[in-house]
Amino acid sequence: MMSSSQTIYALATPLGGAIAVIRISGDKTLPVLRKIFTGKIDHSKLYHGMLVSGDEPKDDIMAVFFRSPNSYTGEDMAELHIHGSRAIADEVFMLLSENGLRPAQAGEFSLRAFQNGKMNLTQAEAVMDLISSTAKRSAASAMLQLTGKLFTVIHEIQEKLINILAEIDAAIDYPDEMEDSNVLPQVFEVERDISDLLSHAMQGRYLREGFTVAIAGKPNVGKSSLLNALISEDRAIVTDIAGTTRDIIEADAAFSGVPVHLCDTAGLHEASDQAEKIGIERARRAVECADIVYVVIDLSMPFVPESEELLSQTRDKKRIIVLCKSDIAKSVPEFPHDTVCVVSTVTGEGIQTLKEKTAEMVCPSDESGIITNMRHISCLRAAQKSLHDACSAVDTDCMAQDLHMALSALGNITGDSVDEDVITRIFERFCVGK
Ligand SMILES: Nc1nc2c(ncn2[C@@H]2O[C@H](COP(=O)(O)OP(=O)(O)OP(=O)(O)O)[C@@H](O)[C@H]2O)c(=O)[nH]1
Ligand SMILES: [Mg+2]
Repeated sequence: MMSSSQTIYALATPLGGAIAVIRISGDKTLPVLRKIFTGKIDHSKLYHGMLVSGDEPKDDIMAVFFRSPNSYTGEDMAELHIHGSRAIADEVFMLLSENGLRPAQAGEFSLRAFQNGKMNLTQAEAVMDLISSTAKRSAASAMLQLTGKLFTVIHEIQEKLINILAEIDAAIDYPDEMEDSNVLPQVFEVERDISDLLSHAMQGRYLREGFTVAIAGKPNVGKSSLLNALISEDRAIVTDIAGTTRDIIEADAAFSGVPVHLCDTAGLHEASDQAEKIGIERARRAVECADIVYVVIDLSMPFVPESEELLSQTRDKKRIIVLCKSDIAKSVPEFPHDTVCVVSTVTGEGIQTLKEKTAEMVCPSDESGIITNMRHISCLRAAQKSLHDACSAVDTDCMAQDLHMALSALGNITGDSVDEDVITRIFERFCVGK
């Protein structure tokens, strides 16, 4: 575990902009700030002044001081807003090191915040997710976690478990009073709570890491045109010759704020040449691995058996039937059991709706997918398993043991009972400056 006795500093913003911010945290913040900054120093106020080394001015800066415990880390902290060049930043780093400060390790600011009770573990991890989340909805989910909603939900479950354990304890001490114990239904209830949380978890993961869409269909139906329309860019080659796309063409986008990874594939049919055969094999694999499949059907052509085959292959997957080329449609077949979208890449009809329906399919618009973090998911699974064991325990002692295990698995999410090395591992994943 990193020591919090030293005063640390780190660049908190990328270099290259007009201004860069350097963060400082620890006991020496105030004396060092007094020594190197000529401006006024007052809690939580930003002042203009010179950064000096002895008498020598180094940069014209703004600085703000935060008095402990009212700071991000809970320690005395300062932020120096310096000019954003590498050379100036290096000079400031040197100056800070000469004054006995040391560079922060990755995540060290947030680790100190955690150690000083400024945030719980789920909030710390949300900070990290927020730094790394790209699309808007993911950021919203990370924010939700940051405000402690996950913490509250887990806490409620922990409370229930503690109550059950107390009841079991009482039963052991006063067996006579516990004849009609209703412990088991309570354990079932907690198990259900956790299952509910887990069922939202995948949704949370989609929000954070995005999901994959495979665009599949027979040759020349307009798959590559669809990819291009969805990303508003001429990414894939489009021709009127069947068999244009051979390899998988990939592109990233965001639909309703959810990150999406799109894969355009080779048209599925009985291929004769070798390259096409390989392309079709890859297309089949892409369809298998995708979270969602677009089954693309050409409305200007009669319905054909190849499409029938793809439809039966994707029966058990999340899929959207995309009826293409609506501008020259002959007739529109019906798919009563599927999500259907009628589009034209020529007129743009249906493209926006397709994006919305796709996002809705993985992340229904309420923000209930609050678990976005793989570590949380594995802790919940461990708790679920222990609860499952508790339900079939041979006696109350064994049940209590299983319940304790469930409790400690949940504690690993909120930080109530986390092992040192788990904490260190979490904070090491942060970037320096956080
Ligand atoms: N009228 C009309 N033509 C379209 C539409 N979408 C695609 N096309 C035309 O259909 C032909 C095939 O389009 P592609 O996007 O290359 O089709 P594909 O499914 O990727 O074809 P392969 O890569 O060969 O499997 C091209 O001539 C496109 O211009 C549409 O919405 N309306
Ligand atoms: Mg193509």
